[in-house]
Amino acid sequence: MAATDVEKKHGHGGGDLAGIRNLNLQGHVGFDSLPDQLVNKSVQQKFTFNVLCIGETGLGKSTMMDSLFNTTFDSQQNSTHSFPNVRLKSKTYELLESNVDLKLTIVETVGYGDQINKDNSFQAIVDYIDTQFENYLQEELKIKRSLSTYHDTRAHACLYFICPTGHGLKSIDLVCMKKLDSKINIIPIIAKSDTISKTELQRFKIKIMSELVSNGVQIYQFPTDDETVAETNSSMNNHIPFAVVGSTEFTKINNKMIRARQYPWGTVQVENENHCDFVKLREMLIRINMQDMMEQTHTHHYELYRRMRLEQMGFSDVGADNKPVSFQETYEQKRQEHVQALQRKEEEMRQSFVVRVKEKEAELKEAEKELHTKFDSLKKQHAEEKKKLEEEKKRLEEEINTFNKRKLAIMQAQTQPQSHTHTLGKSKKK
Ligand SMILES: Nc1nc2c(ncn2[C@@H]2O[C@H](COP(=O)(O)OP(=O)(O)O)[C@@H](O)[C@H]2O)c(=O)[nH]1
Ligand SMILES: [Mg+2]
Repeated sequence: MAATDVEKKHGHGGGDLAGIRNLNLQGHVGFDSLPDQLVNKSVQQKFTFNVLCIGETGLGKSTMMDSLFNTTFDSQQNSTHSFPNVRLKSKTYELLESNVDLKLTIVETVGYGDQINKDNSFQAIVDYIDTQFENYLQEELKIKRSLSTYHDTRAHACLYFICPTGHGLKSIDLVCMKKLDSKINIIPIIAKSDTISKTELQRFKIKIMSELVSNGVQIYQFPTDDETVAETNSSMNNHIPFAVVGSTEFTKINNKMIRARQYPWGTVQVENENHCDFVKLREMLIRINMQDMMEQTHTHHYELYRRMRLEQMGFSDVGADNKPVSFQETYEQKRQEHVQALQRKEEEMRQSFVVRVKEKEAELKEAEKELHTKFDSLKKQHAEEKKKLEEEKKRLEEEINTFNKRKLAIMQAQTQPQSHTHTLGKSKKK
């Protein structure tokens, strides 16, 4: 708070604004309580932290969450290995420590690594992360935003559980982490590290790190810019990936109940730094860097997503001529483009309509012509038939006439030669 007379220049956006003078206060004013005000406000507002646990079924994800938050989340049902695809299971809990309220969401993969074809195992996870970003973006874009009461579900940290094979990473691990590294803070951890020997573990860690580097996978680096934690964080960065052990069982050691796993040959104490890196993970994830991970999520990962989406929608900070464009200008331009496209479409439709009408007209004319010719030929046929019939009629009438004539002749013949017959008869009688 020591003020000096030195004038500092604070350029805004590179502009040459007037210098800002540092002045001495002549007594206590009180704005030194600002950090306290901030703390009070944050405490009242509650904290939200969302963890995404990725790892094969049975690697100890649920057990690890219980161990980390020293509680029993209701996730004890044993998952099977027979799911046809990867899903995500999300649960939200409210935890209270001292007077700090933490709304914790734990998301676990279900069925990860259980399919024969693991090519798209990452897709469900990518979709989940994007959906949370999208939900937040939609809230931000609303006219009536309620971000202060909005349940932020954006995943802040990803614990990636590596199988303790001692052989390096599996391809599913590399592919998945590569897909996620621009979307989330990845903390790789070696699961069930009690199953791997001390010398093997060192080699395993080196192998994993070199594979991550050679594949260009960006994992979360504990920040070293805050001097109060710089030293711890930079030394912890060298311990990644943490080799952890989790347990839901407790053993009494030195009159204290401690989380441990018991084996015929001895006991693994979860919180013993000689036994595993569990404490290091808890320190880094919860006690030291939780806030930084929330910040990274908002200012880095979400920002990337937001930029990508807005650009997809056609918004841009600069136009084609590299000059700044405002939201409104982009909107107007988009609207114009839209209207033009609509007009073009309308014109096209009209043209095609006209063409169709013309085609139909021609078709109809053709049909009419056909009908006419058909009608003509029918008429001709009909006339011919009529003529034929008339001729026939005439012939028949003539026939009837001749017949009648003959009939008459016969009848006359029958009446006339009666005398003749008489004579004949007479002569016969003779
Ligand atoms: N050896 C060993 N076993 C563990 C460890 N953590 C969990 N387990 C056991 O692994 C099994 C599966 O654990 P669970 O947490 O349900 O795995 P999830 O499917 O990944 O959630 C349980 O029997 C646990 O007791 C560990 O650190 N070491
Ligand atoms: Mg589980």
